[in-house]
Amino acid sequence: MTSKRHVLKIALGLVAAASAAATFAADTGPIKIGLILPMTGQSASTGRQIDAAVKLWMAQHGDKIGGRKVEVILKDDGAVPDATKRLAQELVVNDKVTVLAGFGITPSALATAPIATQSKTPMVVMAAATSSITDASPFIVRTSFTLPQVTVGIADWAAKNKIRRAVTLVADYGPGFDAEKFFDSQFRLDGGKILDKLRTPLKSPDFAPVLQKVLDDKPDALFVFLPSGQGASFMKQFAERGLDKSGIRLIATGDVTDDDQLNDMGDVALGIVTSHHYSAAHPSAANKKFVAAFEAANKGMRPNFMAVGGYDGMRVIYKALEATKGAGGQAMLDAMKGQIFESPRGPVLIDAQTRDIVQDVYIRKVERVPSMGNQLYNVEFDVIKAVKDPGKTK
Ligand code: VNL
Repeated sequence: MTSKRHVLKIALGLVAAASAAATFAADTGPIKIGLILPMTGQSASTGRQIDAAVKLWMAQHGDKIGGRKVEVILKDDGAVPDATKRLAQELVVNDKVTVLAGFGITPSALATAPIATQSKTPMVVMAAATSSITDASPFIVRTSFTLPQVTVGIADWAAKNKIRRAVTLVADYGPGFDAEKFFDSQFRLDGGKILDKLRTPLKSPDFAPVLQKVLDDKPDALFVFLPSGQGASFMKQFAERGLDKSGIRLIATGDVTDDDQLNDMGDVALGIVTSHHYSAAHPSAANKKFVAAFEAANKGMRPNFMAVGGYDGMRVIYKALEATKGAGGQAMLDAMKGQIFESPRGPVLIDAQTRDIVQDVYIRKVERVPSMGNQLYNVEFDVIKAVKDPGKTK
């Protein structure tokens, strides 16, 4: 009897000790960030850029918050939404991550939104840019941009610069629909006429048939949105089909003249006017420092707007975790809302109501810049300050 009671006492003691240890581990173990990116497949450049930026942020700001280690768990979803969702579930349930981040394309972000909501896990969208993404879960915060945000500026610029008749060409999915819709409405409001609306598939697009259509339509300008990574092959076919000599002006969102590929496009890209929230040639001290550090850490790579979305996403995550002493959930989400800071792109705000980013949008032109190694850059020549996502209805 005595010995039995003794055994029971020891057993209970062990349980108590174990649960104390568990509590202890929860407070002092690593803070985990589940980073899901397309490291392979068609959108791999987006994964490569964001991964490099996340590593740069950590090299500059350390891997400790309030004495706890910060651990990034990187998963490759190949930009396949079912994979994104499964990986997010595993990261939340098995790895017990405090925050989810990444999301290269819109379908991946939308597939994961219910997991963020159900598990109350903050989800930082660093790349995907369809306006409605932030409405898909109250736990989503975005540090990239939205297509309506960067499209209205180029539509306005076009109308003010003798472009009367335009054709639109967009990738056939969420961000493309946003770009098409907001170019159409702004350009027509400004007195322009849309002759044709063309779309190409997200996967392995062939631009030849739509470019032939554009030649037949003979607009003053062709407006294009294609996701990051497709710009170079588009420009190649644009030149091969002789559109560069057709007198049809090319205008676009900055996804097409992506800094990741721009310099390899060659002279055919010269003079393209785009609107976007980031250029590697943005002339601020903060950006010069960012670009120099990024290029030093990643030989042969130039940071693009995806890298900046990742870098700023880490900023938002770090500041929130510092404020909550590592607590996730609603407290962390609240600490992300309303953050204001100077990004390499310029001043930004995480709108507390929409959880979307408010930022300056620049009008830029592709030029060879003698002071920057005679390489091709998007040179900013005008700015629209503090642009909220025009796609938000609330
Ligand atoms: C998306 C939007 C993806 C813009 C992109 O590149 C981009 C998206 C991969 O929302 O899917 O440049």
